[in-house]
Amino acid sequence: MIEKTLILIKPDGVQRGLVGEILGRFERKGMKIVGMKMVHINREFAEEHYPKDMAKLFGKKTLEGIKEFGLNTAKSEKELGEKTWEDLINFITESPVVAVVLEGVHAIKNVRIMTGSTSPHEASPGTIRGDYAHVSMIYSSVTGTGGRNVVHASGSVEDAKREIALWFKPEEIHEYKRADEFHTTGR
Ligand code: IDP
Ligand code: MG
Repeated sequence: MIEKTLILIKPDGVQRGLVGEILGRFERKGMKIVGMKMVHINREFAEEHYPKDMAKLFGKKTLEGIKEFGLNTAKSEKELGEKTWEDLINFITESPVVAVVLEGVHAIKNVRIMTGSTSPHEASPGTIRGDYAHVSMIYSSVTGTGGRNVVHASGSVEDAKREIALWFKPEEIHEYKRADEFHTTGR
């Protein structure tokens, strides 16, 4: 049940000086930092982290959002999805991100809950996206501003494995004991 998960403090979080604040939340939860680096990724790397097939989902969501808000578009679902994905790639490569591997019991679920819903406008207060951002993803799509939601967190066991292997070499992942580990895990 002890898992590792990847988080990224995205360019908006780094540029807003939120790195310490965000890492502090995870540290206080008892999540152990076992890998950490600052990287300014290029487009090629970004396309591995956010594969182009995400565009399909973005297209569907964006078209639904456009209808919901009574807006018009001449673009097809496919074009909308590809544009939103392009905006995401531009956003994630605009400046450095901080990549962190966290370890803990059910770390993937714990960290996702702390991160909050994808769209900050519906993320609960107390979550990172709920406390530090307010835009919606449909706003991001329509304005072409990239999904600025402060953090990334692996969504599943498979994603976490793939993403950690993409961002970190095995020797960049560390093993050590935290002083409070007995109290946070009973071991
Ligand atoms: P997640 O980060 O909560 O797992 P995903 O659906 O995996 O959400 O999307 C990855 C990232 O793409 C989001 O964190 C956000 O930055 C961006 N994104 C997701 N949906 C949209 C959208 O509808 N419009 C613009 N950007 C989006
Ligand atoms: Mg995701």
